[in-house]
Amino acid sequence: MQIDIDHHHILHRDDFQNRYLSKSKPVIISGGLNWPAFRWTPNYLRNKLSDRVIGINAFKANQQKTYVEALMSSRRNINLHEAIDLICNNQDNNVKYYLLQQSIPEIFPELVEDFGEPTWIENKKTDYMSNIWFGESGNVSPLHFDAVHNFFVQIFGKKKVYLFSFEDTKFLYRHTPKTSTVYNISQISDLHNVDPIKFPDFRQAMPLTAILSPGDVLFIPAGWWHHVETLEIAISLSLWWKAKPSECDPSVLLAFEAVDLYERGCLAELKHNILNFDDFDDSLDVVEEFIQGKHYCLAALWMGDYFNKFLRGLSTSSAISGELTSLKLEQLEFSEIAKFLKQTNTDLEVFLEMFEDWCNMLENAKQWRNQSLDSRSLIIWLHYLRRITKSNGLKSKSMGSSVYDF
Ligand SMILES: O=C(O)CCC(=O)C(=O)O
Repeated sequence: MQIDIDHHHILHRDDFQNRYLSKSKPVIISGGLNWPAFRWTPNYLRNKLSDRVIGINAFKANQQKTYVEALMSSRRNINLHEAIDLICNNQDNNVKYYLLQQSIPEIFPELVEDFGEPTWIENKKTDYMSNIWFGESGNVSPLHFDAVHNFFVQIFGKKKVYLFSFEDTKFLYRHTPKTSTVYNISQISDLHNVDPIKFPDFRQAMPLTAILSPGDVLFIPAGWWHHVETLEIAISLSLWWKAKPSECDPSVLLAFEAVDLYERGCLAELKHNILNFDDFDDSLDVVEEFIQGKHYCLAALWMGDYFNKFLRGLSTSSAISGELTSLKLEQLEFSEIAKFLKQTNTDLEVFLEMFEDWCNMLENAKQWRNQSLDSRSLIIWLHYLRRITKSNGLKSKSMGSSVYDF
């Protein structure tokens, strides 16, 4: 079943904010922007920017490569007028030309003055990242999500979009570090031909769809999966901007950033930007998100950090303040924790119950399904945590030091 995306001709800013932005819900608005950008056509671009050197992608039909591999290997630099000829006059059905995600300020600075800030956002200081997408019919941007909001402005020609909410992630078979270097992309490469054996849960996902025509502005909230098909020669402008934590599932932002920092080996930033992010340090969603992405060591790291904070929080509000602050997680023994909790009058049962959820979550993660955890015994959880961390290589050379060395 497919559901239409909400569509308004006019939408007041308050309505946009209350009904869509704050609820993380997509919407199409087809009136309200009166930008010179709507005069962009292939000919207009050819006349204005003919000799500009750009990177064009030539996607081959039926290639075995993943999207990311195809993206990297099929790009070449040519002049814009040559690119426009390829896009507009291509007779070869086995190749599709696409000038995609080209930064307007960097590649076409002359076009920046043709658009402004969308009127539905109050903050005049919003930093938009603007990109142009220009390609022929048959191009497909496969299912992926971004950790930023997007005003996707259709300028010329038509596109069909399929959107899935972030809650549908569990049905969309996201790539894992083992299958791709890019983890915000689905393993489902053809939405119209999904293998029911390989991807049995996909049928539970609920897409919202729409055909975008010139003048339509589609708001894609951060974390929403999107698959975009070019139906005829088309030009679009995407305006990405940073979502506020209150405007999307916090795990979209945090997990995205954490994985990026982790993969780049930036332990200090990970600790500073992510683990110290107090708004969400109690968010189980983040742990769930890491587990879903098979980032077990990040899940463990997150839980370990929360656990430390929890204990330290208790210690600062108690008579034995400071006693625990120098302790590292790996040095804690259950007897010490129990002693400490007793001193702070913490109900041991309540404390253990809180950790039960986390243990269950890890236990449910496929890789650990056969392991049994005694949720009443915190020390087992600690050992378990340590084992996961070690077996997932958090002590690898890229991280430099132990996960517990904070
Ligand atoms: O238009 C397209 O092909 C894809 C656009 C997209 O993925 C985006 O703006 O984030």
